[in-house]
Amino acid sequence: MTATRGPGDRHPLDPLDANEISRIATTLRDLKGVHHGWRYGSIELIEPAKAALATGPDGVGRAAQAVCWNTADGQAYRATVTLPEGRVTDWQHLPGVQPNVTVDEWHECHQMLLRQPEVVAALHSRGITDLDLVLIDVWAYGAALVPERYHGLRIGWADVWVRETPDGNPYAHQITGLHPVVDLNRMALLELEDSLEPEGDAGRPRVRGEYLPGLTGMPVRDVSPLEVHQPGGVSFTLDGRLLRWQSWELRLGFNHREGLVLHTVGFRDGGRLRPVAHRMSFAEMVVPYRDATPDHYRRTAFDIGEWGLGFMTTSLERGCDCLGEIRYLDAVVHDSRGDPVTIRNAICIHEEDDGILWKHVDDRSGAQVRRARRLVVSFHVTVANYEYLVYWRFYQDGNVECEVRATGIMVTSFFAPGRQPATGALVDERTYAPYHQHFIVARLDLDIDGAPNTVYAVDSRPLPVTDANPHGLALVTEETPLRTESDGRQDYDWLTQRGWKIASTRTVNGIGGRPAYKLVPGGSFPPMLDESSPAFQRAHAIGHTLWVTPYSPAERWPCGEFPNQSATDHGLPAWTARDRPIEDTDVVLWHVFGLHHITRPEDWPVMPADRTSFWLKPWGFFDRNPALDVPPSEHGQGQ
Ligand SMILES: [Cu+2]
Repeated sequence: MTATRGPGDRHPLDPLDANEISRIATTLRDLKGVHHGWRYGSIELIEPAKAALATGPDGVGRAAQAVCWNTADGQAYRATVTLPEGRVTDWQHLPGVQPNVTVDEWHECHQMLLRQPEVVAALHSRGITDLDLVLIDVWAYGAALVPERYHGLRIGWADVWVRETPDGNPYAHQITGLHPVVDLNRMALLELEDSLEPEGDAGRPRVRGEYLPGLTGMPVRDVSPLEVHQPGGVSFTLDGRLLRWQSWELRLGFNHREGLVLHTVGFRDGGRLRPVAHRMSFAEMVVPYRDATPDHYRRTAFDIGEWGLGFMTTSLERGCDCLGEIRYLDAVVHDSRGDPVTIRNAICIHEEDDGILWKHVDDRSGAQVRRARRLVVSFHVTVANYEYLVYWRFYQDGNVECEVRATGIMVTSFFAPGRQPATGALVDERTYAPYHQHFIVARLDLDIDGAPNTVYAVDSRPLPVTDANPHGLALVTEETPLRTESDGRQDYDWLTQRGWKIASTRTVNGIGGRPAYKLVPGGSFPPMLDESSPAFQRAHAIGHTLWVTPYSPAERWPCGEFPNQSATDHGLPAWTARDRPIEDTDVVLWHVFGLHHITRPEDWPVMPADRTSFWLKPWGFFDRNPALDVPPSEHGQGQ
């Protein structure tokens, strides 16, 4: 490890620290009256523009943006505050906007509802008298589903869950049919939807929904310890938030909404740091539940735009979440009052063995084997019942892999005997888990060898049988440059094994080609949503595997800046309607990938992590295998 940098050495891309967040809240309290009765949805660094960074970190001003609202009248505002002096340079009213839902509202809603006689009576009527066992989980609405009488309110709807024991799994027992509808600004119950009908007279089923070792009723299996040691220490350095490993170099950012952000990713090649990406992050996640029943028809989560991955990032534990020699970075977010909240060990950095990098056995020279290792930067998010584990992996051969694992507890509900809905899988006694989809939109501001790039769709095509191709074997690739944003709307094509090539337009590799990277999709599936459905109207972004736009720092949120109670998608479909040129320019790729979750009994009561990923692979970026120089392992090492 290199020496720690002092506070004066802060880089312009470093996230806001606790002092800065406090400074912003104090400033807005003093100058704009943001105090009791207001909430903050977000406070984040305004990242310096690309051009400003290009001239070096010195002299780049620091500023933050905050979105807050007055719960008394529901009016929201966006403020710009300069740091460190605390001047409000912009104060913009946002009429009709409902900012993201806050963790504080989630907790306060639970507590408020358990004080409502109507809720208590509904629980009593079901034989539930110990309110300590009850969990109320509020969800956000899409505008089209908000009842007319509640238009204009900051509204939520909730599931009610009950634990069997104080440590039991609350998400094992939904109170099917019971859904409070709430005004989050007045923090008041508007109505209680209560229908005993789905359960019928049979009552709640007896499920096996526990996962804690003491509660499953099964012995723990016997396994011997598996430990990872690096006696010589790690081979990466962390200088402030600048991470260097092998040939890779990148900077680690973090914010309330995207969670981990990777900045200025480059590969050192022959003494030259060659840019690969200016910025990579997850910009939205859309999870529609594909079930029309009263328990689920409102359940379309925008986990990034409505809630924020950063806010829901959890602390990691050495030996459990990450194995080996680990370095952690803390993250600082804030609560709805504007007070800083530190998440300890939020980002994990470590190396992993990754099997064989390359190998050949020759009769004369024998076996040549190189073991691969990879650098992993990860963070974990808990969104109420569900977990998302995000891993960015950097490889010695220039590959970058982005993997997401989904685990945690599926949403389930009960049904009356003989009434199982067709829109989910049976996972326990009279209990089903609705089918749903997890769409993630990765925002990839790639700069392959610099900003001007052109993206090509690359399709493999077999040639017809002709005299020149008598056996029908010939296969060619077709590269189609994407010239405008309408070309940039791309779908995965199984028949042509489509991938996308992002090529430099200004540099040439050693064998005469354009240095490029390839986006290799691994988790693509169609939305399977009717155009008219409210969920699709709010998320046109999920309608394609890839969108390409010209770089614009203001274009960050593919389903719009404020998806909470949104009716339409103000992001990608609106921006790309202009059909701007995207050829030989600074492009941003928006890759939609995820999990088409057809639920199954093995996902219950806690889901073994499912995984999805995409890759960025060099394609003529290097002139030959860039990992020829990896040394052989010593015999016996690691055994
Ligand atoms: Cu799922």
